[in-house]
Amino acid sequence: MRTQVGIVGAGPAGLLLSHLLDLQGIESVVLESRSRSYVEARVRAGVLEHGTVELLRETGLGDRLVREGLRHEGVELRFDGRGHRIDFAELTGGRSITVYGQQEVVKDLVAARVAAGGAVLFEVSEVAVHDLDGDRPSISYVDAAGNAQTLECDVIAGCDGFHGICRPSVPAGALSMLERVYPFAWLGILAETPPSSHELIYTNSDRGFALHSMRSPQVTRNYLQVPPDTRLDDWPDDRIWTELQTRMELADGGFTLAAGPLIEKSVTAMRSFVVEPMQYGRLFLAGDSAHIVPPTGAKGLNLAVADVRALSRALGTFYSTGSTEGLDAYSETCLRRVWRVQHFSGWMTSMLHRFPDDDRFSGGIQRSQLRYTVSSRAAATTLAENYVGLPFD
Ligand code: RFL
Ligand code: PHB
Repeated sequence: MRTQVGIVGAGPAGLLLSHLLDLQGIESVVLESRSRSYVEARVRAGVLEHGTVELLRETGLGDRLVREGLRHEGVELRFDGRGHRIDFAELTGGRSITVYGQQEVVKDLVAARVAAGGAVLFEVSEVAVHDLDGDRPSISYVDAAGNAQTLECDVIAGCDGFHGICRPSVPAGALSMLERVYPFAWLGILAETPPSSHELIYTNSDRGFALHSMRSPQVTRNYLQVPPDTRLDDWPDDRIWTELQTRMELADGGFTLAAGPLIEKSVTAMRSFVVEPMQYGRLFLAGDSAHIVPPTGAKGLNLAVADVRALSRALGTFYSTGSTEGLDAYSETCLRRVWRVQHFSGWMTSMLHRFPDDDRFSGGIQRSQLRYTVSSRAAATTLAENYVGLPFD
């Protein structure tokens, strides 16, 4: 089999890349190890930047997003028992974010690819990439029926997430891996109960970070900072609700978190990770295969979107003019945004979490940073403009 762009991974990065290429008349095949129902049900991110929403709408993926997505013009930072609103619309000239589950984005993307007759092959196995440094790379795999196959292509997009095979296939020494691991994790829950606030609440408390988020007017999403070795068995539902309520308590007693039946519960490790450069020969890494940010800035999915936007444009130039200029600059273009987002996500993380080795000095700096962020228009604008997303390159 032969195609123009071979894409490994049907997460948001791989599926959106395939869609953006199709709009330019470029062929691709997406290879995914999981089933369609599995990728459509995987609960992850929930916050879409202003520019992500615009891109999805402009490329015909906005119908359900506009109908069901929840547009938010601010968030609350809560500390010392008080809440402070950061007004995005006012600070960024009317920009906003939209709360719409990642699995909904994935469902919309799969539906669009299927409707356009796109090739998305689920449940493939033994995926391996070959001849990355020539101009005829290929991907070998075993299809869902158990037959060994080879896909020849011009370019391979490694959109297979942090644990994928593309990044490790690059010869040792060609890429640098830069990493920071945090001494805590997030316990996340999805619950069948209406949100207790109509905007997200990021809370710094003496007992650790807590986040109140949502998916719809009927479903809430909450997170708790927990030790990295946390076992879900130690967290029965009652303990989770009590801990969330305690951390998010207001000094005047004016906040009650509505509890309800849990639909999902998981623990996620937190890390910052960047690979440099994001390309090797004819292999281009995009999304979580190239970088991970701690979720406190709500950026992972949005960064994946920015990468594939850049890659689809570079490939558009390559196929229409033969010039590799855009492709050659791919990594540099993406890494500028990646490092900005690494800074923002690391800053939000350090401002809002309790560090185990916390001393009174760093605690004093953290409080000062919080107070400054909610009282200085300049500092609040820094948070707001990064949170709604800086313009694409
Ligand atoms: P994905 O989504 O991991 O998709 C990779 C796909 O590749 C497949 N795959 C393979 N396929 C074939 N062969 C192989 N050998 C393969 N190995 C892997 C996988 O099955 C999968 O389908 O990566 P992608 O597309 O780069 O997308 C990145 C996002 O998923 C990720 O950055 C976000 O979920 C991060 N994130 C958040 N991002 C935001 O923008 N806003 C948020 O509010 C936000 N909250 C979060 C998050 C991530 C979280 N977790 C669970 C990590 C909250 C959490 C709790
Ligand atoms: C979510 O709703 O899942 C969510 C929201 C904000 C974050 C991370 C996750 O920073």
